[in-house]
Amino acid sequence: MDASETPTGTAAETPTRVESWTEWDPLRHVIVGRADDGHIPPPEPALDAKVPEDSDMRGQWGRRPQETIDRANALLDGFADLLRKRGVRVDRPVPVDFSQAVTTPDFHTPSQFGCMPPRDVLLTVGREILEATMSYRCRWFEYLCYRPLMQRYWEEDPGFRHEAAPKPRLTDADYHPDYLSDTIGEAKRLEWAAARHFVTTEEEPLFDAADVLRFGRDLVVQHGFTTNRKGIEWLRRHFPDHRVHAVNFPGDPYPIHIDATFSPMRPGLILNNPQRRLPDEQRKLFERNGWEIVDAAPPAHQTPPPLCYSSVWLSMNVLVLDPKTVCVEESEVYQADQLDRLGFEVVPVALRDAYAFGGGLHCCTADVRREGELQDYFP
Ligand code: DAV
Repeated sequence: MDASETPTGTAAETPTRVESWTEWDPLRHVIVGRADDGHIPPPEPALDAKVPEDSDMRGQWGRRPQETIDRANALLDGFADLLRKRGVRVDRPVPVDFSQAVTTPDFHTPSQFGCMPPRDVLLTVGREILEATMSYRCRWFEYLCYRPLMQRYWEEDPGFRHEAAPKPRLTDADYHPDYLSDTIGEAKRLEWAAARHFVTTEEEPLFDAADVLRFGRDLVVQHGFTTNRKGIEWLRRHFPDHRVHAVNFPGDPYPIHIDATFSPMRPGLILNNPQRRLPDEQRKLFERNGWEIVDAAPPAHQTPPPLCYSSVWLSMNVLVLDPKTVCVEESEVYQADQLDRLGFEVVPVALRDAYAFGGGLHCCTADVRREGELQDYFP
């Protein structure tokens, strides 16, 4: 399917203007991923480190079963329709053939990943969309799925800045070889996470877009498996008008992507995964400015769905439509109830059977336009 064939709804006429400064301002235009041709990639250093020792994914790779692709696409299409009915313009990426190998002068991997989830690849900061470096070899070319949309935005919006971070080389020097072992065990991993010893080295700047949260003038970036210190420094130099804060969550033995760990809901309110508490020192920025950091409700499920990389904490991977309205996965009853009690209108969305493709409601989207201007929330 070509981007120009994207089905249109009530919000189709929303003119193209790329601009989004936060995770919560009223959403007007968004990209929703696709499950087409989703693959479980072959072993590679950074990916193996994320797969728990007891996971059903160990040792498996190849194209995902067609019925799971069809089911995930039905759910993603349903989510896109729901957003359109609420007046949000929705665009979709254009998949490439993910069975193709990726070969550069520096590495070779026999197949790719997919065009889920867009949040990992695209970082929208104000009038800019930045393509992340990515840190998995199998995701090196994923930006290509979004290029038809980026080209269109660039043609239609003269103020749009389309940027790409330097493509990393991803040689073996980018990964700690000791992380590859199957027998490390969770206790050791937790010790390493506390010491900020992650699978990626400091060979070159690396970041995934989903490690970044936008709070107006402040960007909060998780240091973990997919984003290293140099990646955070690269963001700091790239966004000189922003303050960039590095955070880490020592309770998480597999820290990739911040959005099942720390979820801003509206000015003054953040949900924090109670198993991955933000250290006291790092809470000061928020507390000084009167923000409340609340423990997220427990997930409704004991285990992730089959062939899923993510943890059960996708329960808190919610999509804020505006500071009073939030989309929550429909089976996540505890999270829905908590947000209801916190004063939100909760919009239930069925998505669990798409989790295996890379994440929940926040992951599977990427902002193009949210209303609102640049503000300083932490003066
Ligand atoms: O808890 O497994 C998932 C984040 C996906 N973007 C987790 C993190």
